[in-house]
Order: sequence, then C-alpha cells, then structure tokens
Amino acid sequence: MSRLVIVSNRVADLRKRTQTGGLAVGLADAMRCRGGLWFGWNGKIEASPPEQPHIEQFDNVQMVSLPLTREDYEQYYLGYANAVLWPLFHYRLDLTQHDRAAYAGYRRVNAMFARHLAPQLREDDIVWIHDYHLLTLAEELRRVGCRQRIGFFLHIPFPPHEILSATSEHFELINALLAHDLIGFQTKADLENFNNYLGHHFSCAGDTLYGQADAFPIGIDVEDFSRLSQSAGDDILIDRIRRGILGRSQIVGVDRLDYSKGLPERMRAFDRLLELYPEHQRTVSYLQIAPPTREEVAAYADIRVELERFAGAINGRHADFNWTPIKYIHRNVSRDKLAGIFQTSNVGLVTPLRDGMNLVAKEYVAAQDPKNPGVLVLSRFAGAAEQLEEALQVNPYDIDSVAKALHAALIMPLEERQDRHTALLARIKKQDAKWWVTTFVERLGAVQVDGKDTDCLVGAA
Ligand code: GDG
Repeated sequence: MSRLVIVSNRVADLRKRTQTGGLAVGLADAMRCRGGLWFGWNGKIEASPPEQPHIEQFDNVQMVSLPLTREDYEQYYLGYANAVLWPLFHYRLDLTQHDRAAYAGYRRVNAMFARHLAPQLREDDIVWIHDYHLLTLAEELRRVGCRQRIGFFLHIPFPPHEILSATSEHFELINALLAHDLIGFQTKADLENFNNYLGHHFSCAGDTLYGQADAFPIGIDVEDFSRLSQSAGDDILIDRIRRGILGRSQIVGVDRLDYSKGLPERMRAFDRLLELYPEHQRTVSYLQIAPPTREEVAAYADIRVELERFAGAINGRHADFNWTPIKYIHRNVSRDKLAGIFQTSNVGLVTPLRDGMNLVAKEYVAAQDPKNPGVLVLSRFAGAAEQLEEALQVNPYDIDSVAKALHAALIMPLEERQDRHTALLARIKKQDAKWWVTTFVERLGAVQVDGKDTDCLVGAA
C-alpha cells in the first residue's frame, strides 16, 4: 500500500483531542486510522525562515512541520488566506481585503512548503493537499520535479464563477489547482460551480477537462462520537446541565466564532421564537458555544462585538430571576463535554449562512439517544444539507422561518423525532470519516497519471 502524505496549513497535535475546526478534526481522524506523513505549519512564528522541517513520530504518523516568519503569517495566513480567500469562497465579497503583497506572500509560502516537502517524498507516495491555504502548492511541487499522484480537497464552498472572478488572481489560482490529479469538493453544488468556472474561463467544460473532480462529502467517526456522548453522562458538568434544564428545553449551537456561521441571525431567530411563541418563555434556553478564531483579522473582532451586544440585549429583554434565555460561551470546551451537551440538548441549531459541510450537524446527530433523540435544525446553505434531508431545513436569512422551525422542533412528537433521527443516523454512518478517506484515496490511487489529457487546459482569464 502506498504511503499517504497529507498536507494542510496547520498540523494538529495528535496527542490532544481538543482540535477546534472541522479540518483538524477530520484529518486527525483520517491520520489515526490510516497512518502516514502529515506536513504543515506547526503554529509557531519565528524570526527567520526554517532551514529544515521539524520531524516527530506519533504511533503510525510522522509529523513534519515548519514555523512561519511574522511576514509570512501576516501575508499568507491572515492577509490572503483569511482576508481574501475565506470571505470570497463564502460569498462575502463585502469582506474581502484585496492586497497584492498578501498574494505574493501566499505564493511564497506555497513555494516554500513545496521546497521542504519534496525531499520528504517517496516515489510511490500518494499526496493529499487540503484546503484554500494551499491552492497553488501542487503547481510548485510539479515545478520542483514531483511526479507523485497529488490530490486536493476543498473544505469550504466553491463559489459561482461570477464571485470568484472578483479577485484578480482567480485565473492563476484555478490554473494552479489543475496541477492535481484529483480535486475533491464537499458537495455536488460546489462541483457544479467548479465545472461552470472551467466552462467560462477555459476552452472546455470541467467534466470533459479530465473528469477528475468530484464530490466527496466529509464524514465523522460516528461510533467514536456517539461513545463520547454516552460516557459524558458521568461527567459532573453534564449532570449539572441535565438537572439545570430538567423540565426545560435546551437549544444548542457550537461554532467557531466566524461570520460565515450566521450567529447574530441565530440569536435574532431565538429572540423571535420567544416573541412569536410566548409559551417558550422561561421554558427554553439557548446555549451557544463559540470559541475564538482568527482574532487578528478585523472582521472577526467585529462579529465578536456584535454577538456580545446581541446576547446582552436579548437577555436584558427576556431574562427572569431564575431563567437566562441565552448562555453564550466564548471559549473552547473539551470534545467529550461537547458530546454530552449535544446529547442533553433538545434541538441542535446549525444555521450557517454558507458552509462547506458543517461537522457539528453530524456530531449532533451522532450524539443523540435513539430512544429519545433531539431535532436538528439545519441551514440549507450548509453543505451537509445535501445529505441530511430529514433535518428541519431552513433559510438562515429568514428569521421568522427559523423561529417557526425552532418551535416545530421543540414540540415535535417522539415518533417523528425517532423517524428523522434513524434516517439521519443511517446517512452519517454510510458516509463516515473512514468512507471519506478511503473513497478519496482509492480514487486518487487509481488515476492514470500518464494518460491525463491536458490538451484543453489552455484558458483565457
Ligand atoms: C471547515 C469548513 C467543514 C467547535 N467548537 C469547539 C469544537 N468545535 C469543533 C466541532 C467540529 C469542528 O470544531 C467544527 O467543524 P465545522 O465543520 O462545523 O466547521 P469549520 O471549522 O468551519 O470547518 C466546514 C470542515 O472544515 C471539514 O471539512 O465541514 O464547512 O468550514 O468538529 O465540534 N471542539 C471543541 N471545543 C469547542 O469549543 N473541542
């Protein structure tokens, strides 16, 4: 079996199980189950560029990591990946901060990754690059002579070509992406956007390009998460939550504090629920866990202030001596506690404005007690909506309709909850973390590298 080499912006610490962020959670599961080499940034910032990467072995995984310089961090990570590509790919043209120096930094770090990764590679390795930070890495690897099979997976949405072309570098980026042998997206809708882009900007349509792009919806380790949620039952905190909400219902949301997650809209929908259905006053509370991320990017500081204002205003309006409508926790909670909290909550509220997949939706389903499951209220703009048809799907921009769905979830009869949960559980088990890794890696392994038709890769921006 060929060795699997995973490359992502950041390598996770496999000793801990506290990864926040879907990519780290998904890849840590994948690496644990298959073994191989994991290459990326170690999260450190140092004064000068690294001469050699740092190499460490954890069980069956070799971690090869590098620090970044302050300039690299500011231009590649903050400036381009997170202030241009992230908002752009989430349809937020209003938040993109175009900057040529940041783009130069992005290209420089991708090239630097390639220079340090190439000597680590064996001839028959399978290389799997992840996400929007590393769109141009495969092109750089090819430039320094790597002939291995190289695949790419985009964890975030692929936007329509009209949006993508709002950045001056779109053609260079997508052209570089085509250096891969296989390109994976979360959903069929993303794949369609990609093919449309190629149809508009290249001389032939994507599906005839080389037929090597497809949708591979990322999954979770369902059994592991469900086990976590059961063992959390003994936890004192979970027990307190349980007793605290006895006779009351709890709605839960868990998201990195990111503007793509629709958190202010969610708080407004909860506020509207209390207005439209006063019977939920004093009987329902909403727990939102939103650990900080990317705080050095201005848009993230803004959303934090906005949310605190919202939570305060809504609580001020409705709270009573023994009832706090919104509990807002702005820090990281351990994964086992999260699993227990999901299980004790009657409704999982997952309403991003745009999301590649959204693993929280799947984790919420995995954590439910099949005998008395809670209800998932899911944005139709999360990639997960393509699979999770039995969730109550909502338009997160339409505050009234989200409030109505919350009400429907809170009063849903047991039998309907069980039917929906059984169907959802079957879906997340069918395409779980193992399925995702195996399917992608097998497809990549089967690619006929030499026979690739590159005749029509000639495009015009
Ligand atoms: C990207 C894409 C795609 C969250 N808060 C805490 C915590 N988490 C964990 C969750 C979940 C993960 O982080 C978040 O994953 P998501 O998928 O919901 O979202 P992103 O971070 O935006 O991930 C996304 C994903 O990549 C995978 O491809 O699904 O669309 O945007 O596992 O449980 N974990 C802990 N404490 C927290 O406070 N321990």
